[in-house]
Amino acid sequence: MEKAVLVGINYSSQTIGQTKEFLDELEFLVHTSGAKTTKRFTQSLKVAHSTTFVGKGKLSEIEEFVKDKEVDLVIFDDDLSPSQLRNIEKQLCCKILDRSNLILDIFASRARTAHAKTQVELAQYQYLLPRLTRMWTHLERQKGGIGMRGPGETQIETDRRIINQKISNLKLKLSKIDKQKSAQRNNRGNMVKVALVGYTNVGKSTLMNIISKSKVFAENKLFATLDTTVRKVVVDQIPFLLSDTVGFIRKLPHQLIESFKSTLDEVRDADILIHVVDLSHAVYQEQMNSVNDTLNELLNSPKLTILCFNKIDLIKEKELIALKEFWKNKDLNVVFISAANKLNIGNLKNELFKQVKDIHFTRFPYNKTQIYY
Ligand SMILES: Nc1nc2c(ncn2[C@@H]2O[C@H](COP(=O)(O)OP(=O)(O)OP(=O)(O)O)[C@@H](O)[C@H]2O)c(=O)[nH]1
Ligand SMILES: [Mg+2]
Repeated sequence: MEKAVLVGINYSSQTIGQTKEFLDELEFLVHTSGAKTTKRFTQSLKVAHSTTFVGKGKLSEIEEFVKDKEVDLVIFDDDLSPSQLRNIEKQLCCKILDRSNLILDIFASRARTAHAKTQVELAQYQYLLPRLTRMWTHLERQKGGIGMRGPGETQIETDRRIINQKISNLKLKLSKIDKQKSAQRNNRGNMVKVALVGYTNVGKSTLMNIISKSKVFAENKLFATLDTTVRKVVVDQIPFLLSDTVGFIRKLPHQLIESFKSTLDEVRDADILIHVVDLSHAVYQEQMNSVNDTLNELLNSPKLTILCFNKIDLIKEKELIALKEFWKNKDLNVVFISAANKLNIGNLKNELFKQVKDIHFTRFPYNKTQIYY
């Protein structure tokens, strides 16, 4: 197992508690990707250092630890610029990753279908392209600086051309898959569509399995789901489609949102969203906010949403009562459930089926008379 060290900045705009939560999440990402976190380094700064992300003294401290403890990986909680990456790599002499890098890596290891694989590969190349300068430093270091400038640059140009070519091939491949997918979606006709959305690891797939009685993969790791699963559910003779989608995360790499756009079409096409939230999580409100931000980026207008607070089995009764009070005053469709322990699933189903019926009967008024006569 590779040994990793985490580095985060305690920005003046955030509390120490928040910094800790961010690094907890980064550690969970590291765990998901199969490495072990051995230490965290944090520094209080207004903004990141433009050349080395953290200050020079802190970087030396990290360097000492890395050498002493034979650390394989140093992971930064924010994205590094190409020049920061180059400077840090030069000093630490080990693998340097940033948050996007790590997320892309996890996505790559989780992708199963051709669709997901193509989308991740595209995102990876797009991430790599502006960072190609990094390869030049490798070359420089290996072969010595003077006289290598010409061939080095040619090498970058060649690499850049190859990668650009790969990107356009992948886009072409993706657009073919997208066409098939959109044909599939059109074939589904006018059925009411419901999509489960939410932060990663909140219990979307677990809930999908309960409502649709299917067997979608769910586990206590981040991004268990990459491919959208769609199931037909029938309630009181009314059919609707339920889809389980990829989880969101704070600072989801821009390239991933771009290339996962078609997977996220299920969300865009949905009539109703079930926004699943892990209510037991210390920063659940921040998770909700980052989901809402991503949804705003994705959708032109807000959708009918059921706010589904999950994992209530992990919350003390008194605290739960207070949370219910707090959310019930907000004029939203809220339900409090535990998917894993099947608590209050009836409430969610009632709320959902009521909304599904409403939409169904506006779309098929004829069926209503049929059913009621
Ligand atoms: N205690 C508790 N755990 C739950 C509950 N619902 C789901 N879990 C657990 O939470 C973990 C994540 O569940 P998933 O259903 O995979 O979550 P997801 O939202 O689909 O996650 P991604 O696909 O990774 O985005 C699993 O270990 C579930 O068993 C719940 O109500 N209570
Ligand atoms: Mg899932």
